[in-house]
Order: sequence, then C-alpha cells, then structure tokens
Amino acid sequence: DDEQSPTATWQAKHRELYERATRHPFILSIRDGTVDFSSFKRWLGQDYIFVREFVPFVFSVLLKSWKESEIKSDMEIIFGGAAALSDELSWFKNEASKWGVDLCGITPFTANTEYCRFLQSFTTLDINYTVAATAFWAIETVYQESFSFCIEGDHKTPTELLGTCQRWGNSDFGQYCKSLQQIADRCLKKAPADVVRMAEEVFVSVLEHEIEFWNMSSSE
Ligand code: HMH
Repeated sequence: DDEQSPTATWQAKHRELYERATRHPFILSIRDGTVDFSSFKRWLGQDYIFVREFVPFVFSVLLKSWKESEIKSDMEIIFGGAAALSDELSWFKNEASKWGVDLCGITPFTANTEYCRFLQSFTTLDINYTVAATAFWAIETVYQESFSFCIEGDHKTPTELLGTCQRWGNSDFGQYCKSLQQIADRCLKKAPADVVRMAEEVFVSVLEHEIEFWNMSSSE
C-alpha cells in the first residue's frame, strides 16, 4: 500500500509551522553551543510541570486505545510510553538538583498553563482515539525531531546538555515516535472526514503550543 500517510501529508502541508516547532531558535542555540544556561534551566523547570500534566493525558490515550482499538499492539506501545514517564519524572528531579533548580518553587508560565489546559481537554471521553492518538504522536515527535537535531551532524551542543538531547533524540525514542505515527495513520485512514479534519486542527494546535513553549523558555 503506497497511499501517502495522512500525518506525513500534514507535515508537508504545514511545513513552515512544523519547522518553527522543530528548528526553534532555542534548539538551534543548543546545537550551536550559544545557549544561555539560564534559559535551559527555565525550560527544565517548566517542562517538569508539563510532564506531570502529560501523565494523565497519556493514560487517557491508553484508555481510549483499550476501548476503541482493535489492534492489540497499540495498547502495548502506548503503555510503554506511559510506563516510561515514571523514569522521566525522576530524571527531571535529578537534573534539576544538578542545575540547582528548585522544582517545588516553580510557577507555570502562561504558555505552559495553556498547553496543559489543551492536554486536559483530551481526557474527556467524547474525544475519540484517532484525534487523541494524533495529538500524542505530534507532541512526542516535536521533541524527537528537535533534540535529535542537537546530536546529529556537526553539532556544538554543550556536554552538559547532551544527556537531555539524547533523552528525546535517541533512536529508540525515534522508533517509538514512528510506531505512534503508524497508529495515527492507520486510525486516520479509516476515520470519517470530520474526525480527520479535527485531527488536522489538533496537529496544528500542538505545533503552535510547542512554539510558544520554546518561546517561553528562551525569552528573558
Ligand atoms: C512541551 N512537549 C513538551 N514537553 C515534552 N516533554 C514533550 C513534548 C515530549 O514528551
């Protein structure tokens, strides 16, 4: 079947927005070594808050896959992602203590609060699996494409940040994102037009939220 994947079509159609999310000046500054460590620390604290909110989002996708997917492996792939979040939160705590960031004292910025509210809107039962799976794929893929760019080719990423970049930029995480893309594409190919339209809007919204999240991290 050489029918184009719906998600790949959207990545091409919204290329400009997609590049702004995956090649953001903050990411480029990590890759060329000019990143300001205070920006990195701000990103770290804010992303910890985000990931805590991401946990119920991912579990809601898991619940939808259990109810709505006829393919057993979907649940296993999503559960793998859900289970990794426990380690991820420990990683944030450990990283924060290395950088002297106090995670208890952090207030979410507006861009973060808005992104978290967006995540919460998916946990209701009336959002279907296809739309939620598309959002999940997009959220993970922006991080994968951003951080893998910082560790490939002729990069000057500071040594202190390599662990962070590898966390989302490693090839296993890349493979996991490809599995999420296959899930989303399979659902989208069978979905009615209004669901496909909604999923595309959600894809665009994820990109916009990610850009705002990077803006928030890198600005003074
Ligand atoms: C803002 N987007 C944001 N944070 C993350 N940790 C991810 C995506 C990937 O899980």
